[in-house]
Amino acid sequence: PVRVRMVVGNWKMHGSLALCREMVPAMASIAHPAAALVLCPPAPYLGEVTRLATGSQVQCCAQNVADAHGGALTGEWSAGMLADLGCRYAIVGHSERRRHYHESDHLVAAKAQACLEAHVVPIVCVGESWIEHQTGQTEAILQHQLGTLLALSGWRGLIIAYEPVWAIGTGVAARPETIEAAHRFIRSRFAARDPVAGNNMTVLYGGSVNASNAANLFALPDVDGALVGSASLQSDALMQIYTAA
Ligand code: G2H
Repeated sequence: PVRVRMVVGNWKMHGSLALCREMVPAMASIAHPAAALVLCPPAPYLGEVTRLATGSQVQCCAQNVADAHGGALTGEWSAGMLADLGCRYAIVGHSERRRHYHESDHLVAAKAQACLEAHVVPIVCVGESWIEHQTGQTEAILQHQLGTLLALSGWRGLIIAYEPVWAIGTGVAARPETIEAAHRFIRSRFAARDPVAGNNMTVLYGGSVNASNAANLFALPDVDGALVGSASLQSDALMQIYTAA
């Protein structure tokens, strides 16, 4: 893998066709090859965003994907379908999926594996809860979550997003030293298996990234970019974050 600068806008279950038609051309006008600019609209808009982004530097990403390649699985979609559409990325294991839809580490790893097999890049979210953070269990939780991912033969093809659950949607990002320590730990787990690949892994931070804190986060040596939630719904905020990358 090659370490890449990256800003990923996760709309969650927000947005509209009108927002796709406003946001994609606005982002296409500033996107450049030195940093990836990736939009994750809700699934019904993936086709529209992919179509609007064609020929630009903007990339499309799903917020979720199935662990299977096909079958009688009403309501699911496969990584192969994303690839067919020209959608290159999928978020896997966001804490909201883990919490509200009971996704286990095992299921998250299976989804990541399905992506790798279909040549879709999985952006796998890991991170500890507030109580785990407060009780000093961050590294143990990360170690466990990463262990399931390291069991995948294609782990070198993953992008990791460190999202401390307690910093998501709160308006208060984790402190830079906390983020850098977690990112360094995450990278070290991969580097212990393969130093070159570990050093080249792309590791993003997510959790209340906004136009004011982005530049400080991107200055951290082990932070390659951001997974942005609420601020990604406003084109001016997302433009400022991307420019800071
Ligand atoms: C974390 C993040 C995007 P927000 O979930 O994945 O959301 O930036 O709103 O905290």
